[in-house]
Amino acid sequence: METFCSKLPKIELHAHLNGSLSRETLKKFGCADNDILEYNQAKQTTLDQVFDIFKIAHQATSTKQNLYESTVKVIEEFASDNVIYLELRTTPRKEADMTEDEYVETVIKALLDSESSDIMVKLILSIDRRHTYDQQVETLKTIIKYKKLYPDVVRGIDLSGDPTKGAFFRDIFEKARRNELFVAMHCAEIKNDAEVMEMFDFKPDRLGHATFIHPDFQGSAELWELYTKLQIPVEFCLTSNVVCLTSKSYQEHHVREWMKANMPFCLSTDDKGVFDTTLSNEFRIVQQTFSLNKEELWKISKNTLSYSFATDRDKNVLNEKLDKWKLANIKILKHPYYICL
Ligand code: 6MZ
Repeated sequence: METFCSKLPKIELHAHLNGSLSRETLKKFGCADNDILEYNQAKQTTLDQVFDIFKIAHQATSTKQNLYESTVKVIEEFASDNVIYLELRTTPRKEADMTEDEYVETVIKALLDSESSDIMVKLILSIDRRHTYDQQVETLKTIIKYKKLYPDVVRGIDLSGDPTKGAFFRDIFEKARRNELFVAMHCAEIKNDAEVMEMFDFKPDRLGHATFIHPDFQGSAELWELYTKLQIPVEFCLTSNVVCLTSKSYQEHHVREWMKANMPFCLSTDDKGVFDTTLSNEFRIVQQTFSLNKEELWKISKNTLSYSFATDRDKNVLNEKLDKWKLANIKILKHPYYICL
């Protein structure tokens, strides 16, 4: 099954660029060994602590050249994990050597230079919820500017950052939507029923984490009922939640409620560098924890594609790839028994 999860063509929809840098990339850009150890947490941390860790990556990507090379490297690493479609997300920021515009241009250039027949890459630009309203408005202007310049590359907007701080400003995301950006939103990464209600009312295209929604997971019957009506696809990041202690264990991860109720979800890495994981690893964990078969794992990939922000044309190309792969790799002998090679 490990080999199957690794070979399976996968779709990654929730990956933060500066949380996805590998140890090798950090070392190359002069990070101290201690910092690399701290960044590359295979051990336990907490959600509070994790947000300081990104500063290490931000130092490494503070010049245009390093940012470019880091982005290319992250894409290469996803491609070698058999990710065939990647929506990479990052927060535009300025540095001594770089304006916010140059930051976005550098990432876009790296994306365009990295696309190959193996991997298709799109960009989601993030708004950091810790920023003030005015700062968020400024970032939105940058995001809309690049959406207009590169409509096929910049596909969506995301709200992320430390969930214990800052706020969700609905009008910012309404404006983003009017400008043809799809909206992904970190939601219920900590318990915050009032904010979840506001987000549900806005109805983002996808939710990240959705940890505290189901009543068995400190949510409420009301929230869950509303969610089951909305059925917004959720990007689950199991290792991230277990490492940050917002989920007790893989067995007790809320993904199980989505499986039971047949609600839409996908699997993602969140920050593959920080959490020392890969998308294949996330599939393997879910397979082992919930005893999924090959067909079910493939179906997760297939469903994930339909939740992506890709154009219909791109979805058709990728659907064909997934179907061909299934025909060649999952043999169906006689319904309803499957023999998987
Ligand atoms: C919320 C997260 C996150 O944007 O500089 N980020 N936001 N929850 C999480 N769960 C652990 N993991 C990462 O990548 C790093 C930034 O992504 C967001 C944070 O804002 C972090 O600073 P970029 O490429």
